[in-house]
Amino acid sequence: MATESSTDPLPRFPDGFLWGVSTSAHQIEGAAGLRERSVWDVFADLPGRIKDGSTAAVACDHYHRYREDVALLAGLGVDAYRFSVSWPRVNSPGGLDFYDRLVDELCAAGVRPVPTLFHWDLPAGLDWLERDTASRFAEYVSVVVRRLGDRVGTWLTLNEPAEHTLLGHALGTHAPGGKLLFDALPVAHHQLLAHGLAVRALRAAGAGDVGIANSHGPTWPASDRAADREAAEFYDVLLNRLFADPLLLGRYPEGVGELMPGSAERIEADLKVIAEPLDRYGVNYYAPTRVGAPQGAESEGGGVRLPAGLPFSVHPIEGRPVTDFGWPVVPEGLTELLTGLGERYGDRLPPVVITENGCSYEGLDDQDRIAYLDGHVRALHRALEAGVDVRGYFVWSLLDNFEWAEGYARRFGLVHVDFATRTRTPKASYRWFRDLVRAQR
Ligand code: IFM
Repeated sequence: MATESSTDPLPRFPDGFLWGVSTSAHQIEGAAGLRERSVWDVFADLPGRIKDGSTAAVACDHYHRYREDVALLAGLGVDAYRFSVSWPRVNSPGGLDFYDRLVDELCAAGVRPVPTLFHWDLPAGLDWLERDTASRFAEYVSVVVRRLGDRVGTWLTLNEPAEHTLLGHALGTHAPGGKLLFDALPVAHHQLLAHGLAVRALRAAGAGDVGIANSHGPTWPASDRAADREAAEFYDVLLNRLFADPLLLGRYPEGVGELMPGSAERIEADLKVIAEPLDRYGVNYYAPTRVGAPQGAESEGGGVRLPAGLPFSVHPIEGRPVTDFGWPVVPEGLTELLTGLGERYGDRLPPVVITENGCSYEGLDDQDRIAYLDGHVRALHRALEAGVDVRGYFVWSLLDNFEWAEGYARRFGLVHVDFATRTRTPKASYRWFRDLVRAQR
């Protein structure tokens, strides 16, 4: 369903504001035969796990077509490109050479490389339920920064540990497919510990600009009833605070720390590592969630589906256009989210960068996407006006790609990819974003 984009000129952002686009390795690279297997390869081979039965074995074939993709970035005129480094590829002979070539190509095109070091494609055989995975991650990060650190100034450690924990380990709809519900909490702790150890490894190698990309969204109670408000608050803890409080305040939200693996002393010591100071805080925003008391049955709303047996349920956000994914389009949720983060964390909140924002729609003349992005850029500016220190905005995504359990059925790209021929065709939204970036110079 279409939303209207405003005809008013877009507001001006501060000089030096970073405009960019994001992708991730597993979703675009392909060339699966040239790397180790990841948990996503294993998961995709299980019948019925990926809706269209596809895999990411070829995806956008970015591994072979990265020059064409960097040319698309240059044509877009963006300042920066957020991509991810595949740990299974780095583990394979010659794997790091690919990122070497990519970073060189980006630098030559005048586009700042912003790598994320973990975007869900854990090497098969490793498991975030194991504490040791955190140390293994830090070792891998040291290898990557030693190789790319002379050209890469900005690093992001993890992408959306909240979704990886919830979908991959608690509900089982993403790899590795764990259905552990609250027993998945160690996965959260070990990823946070991995983040902290990675920050130390990056600093030891001289990296000066380090952050994380956390997913956040306002949690709206389904009604004013106390039971709905309490359920929404708990959901907010799991989605928003579980991964931000330890990083920014050095503690877990009340009621959660006790559920983490190990003695209280060990968790306390880990929190010191987890709370290593950051230079920037990446926020991935898509939509708010409407949450109510448990219903004793499955619940579905806003593109989220939850099983029975959880202490909350999800509900549709009425009266809003929805994307092809069924996610409600709520630009003001971004302003609310950012001002809320500012209030909650005050001067503990590093400068914010929107590391992902975007939507899935079909078609080359994607006016719906333009309307979505236009609304969110304006909402972001309102957060700036309200005093939140926001330094950048990255669209998800440069290319249509492998959208995890949805396969190739959801198209988030500014550039259309024909998955039979891998031909790239810029959409109307590509030209719209290019013009926006130009107008901001
Ligand atoms: O495609 C994903 C991305 O990998 C992580 N953030 C949300 C996007 C859209 O679902």
